[in-house]
Amino acid sequence: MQIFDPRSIAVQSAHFIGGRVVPDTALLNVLRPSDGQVHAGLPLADASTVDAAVQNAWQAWRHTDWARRAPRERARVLRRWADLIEAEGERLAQLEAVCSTRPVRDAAAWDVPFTAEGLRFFSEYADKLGGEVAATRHDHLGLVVAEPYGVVGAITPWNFPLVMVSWKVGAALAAGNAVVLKPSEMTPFSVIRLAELAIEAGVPAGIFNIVQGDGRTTGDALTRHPLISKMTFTGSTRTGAAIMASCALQGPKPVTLELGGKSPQLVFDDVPDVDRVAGIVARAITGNAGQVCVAGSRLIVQRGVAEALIDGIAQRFGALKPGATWDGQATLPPIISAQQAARMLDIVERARDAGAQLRCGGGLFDGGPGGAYFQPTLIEGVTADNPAVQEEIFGPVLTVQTFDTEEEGLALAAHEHYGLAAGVHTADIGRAMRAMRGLSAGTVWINRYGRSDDFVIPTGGYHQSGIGKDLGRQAVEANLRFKSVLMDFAATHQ
Ligand code: TXE
Repeated sequence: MQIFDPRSIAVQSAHFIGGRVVPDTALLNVLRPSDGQVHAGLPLADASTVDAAVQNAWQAWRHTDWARRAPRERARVLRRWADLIEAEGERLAQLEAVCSTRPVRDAAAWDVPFTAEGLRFFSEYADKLGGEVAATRHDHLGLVVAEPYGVVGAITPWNFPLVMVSWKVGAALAAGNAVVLKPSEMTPFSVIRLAELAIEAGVPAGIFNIVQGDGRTTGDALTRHPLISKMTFTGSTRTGAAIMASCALQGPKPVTLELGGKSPQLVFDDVPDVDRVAGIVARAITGNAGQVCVAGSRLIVQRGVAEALIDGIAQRFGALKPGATWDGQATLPPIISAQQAARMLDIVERARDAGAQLRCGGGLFDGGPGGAYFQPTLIEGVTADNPAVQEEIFGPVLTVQTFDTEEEGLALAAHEHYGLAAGVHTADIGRAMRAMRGLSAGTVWINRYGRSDDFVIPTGGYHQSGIGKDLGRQAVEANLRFKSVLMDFAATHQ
């Protein structure tokens, strides 16, 4: 059942600068991952276009009242923006689905409302984080005054384009900054509509800008721009490190990084309902075909429950139906690009060369509408140094390791480089708490896996999985800098 015709979705192949759509010569092709066809061309902002966008943002930040207006008025604007997004839910979901891996049903039911509600969440912080009064001597007054940075640069990945705007742009705008965003060159279109809606909601022209292009040209120019006072990025650890290095050399300036992961799902044999856990574990690695930063890609399971759990997972893997993002019956979306699929196949091959066995999957589905659809894959017989355990695959590929004691389980759950998230399944609250303390990860989920709409819980990694947080109060604070004020009023007594 086709929910919409992809060829009918018109997109704006343009930048968004100074409050308006700015068409430019298309130099890149944007493919639909679902069928591998070119959907539209995309401009490639060079350093001078990036400079124009940043200058625009800087002027808007200085000369409009965005940073100075009553914070509650900023909050009202963000809430209006959220309302407009929801009112256009169906159109935005199709725009999101056509060139990404987001099934349109999920985009409508989850991504669009999540984007809107995220903006509302950040709006609520607009007047809550003004700073503090410092404990100084009695005849002095010390203030720590929270102020926005100015122009924040944001670079986002292809896996959740709309939601990323909510997290990055929402937090920055609530704090009173202007933003220049570079979305992924693979999923660049839906955010242009968001920017138009921002203007309609009352965000002053120039406060939210978008430059289109790749990382090497456009992303790099944005990172290096001297008027960008803070960078925020979600993507691979390698690119995050490059951005951090360039921020250090050009400024320096602070950077928030939400990076890769290799997150464990640790299952103890006291779980009361193995089948329920099988469902959670399977969803945590097949949702968005595993193309989620917090995907639970390593199953660490206690021996007594291993066989039953693995059977339950394999059964669920087998029931998934690959299909285009506009196919209402499909339950497994495509891989974002042929290159990503080739990378995944290479890791699976190297995993087998290193001694791993495939319980199921391991390759691409045959036939279909074009595009690359990866078979949900279970890999057994792996050790900690196996490539499938070491490297972020970013696909529906789950490795399995078994353990006997709690201590062994926790040791296996640790990863040499990553610490983004972890799941723990047990009926024993003491064991759950010991695991929570023992796991070196930015998020620990207990008897569940995955984010909820509790936006107040921040997200972000330990180790090479990142620096700083998206969501939560911490995300807004990261968009503020603090001015120290000390006033001596002793003299006025005399
Ligand atoms: O990511 P990149 P890619 C992981 C995942 C995936 C791998 C590669 O393992 O397989 O990364 O994906 C921009 N200066 N994740 O190549 O390169 C780029 O244009 C400035 C995890 O898509 O990190 C895009 O907008 N910007 C992840 C963004 O960075 C640069 C989400 C992300 O691209 C740049 C996505 C540069 N030098 C991939 N180079 C997660 N944590 O959710 C690239 N970019």
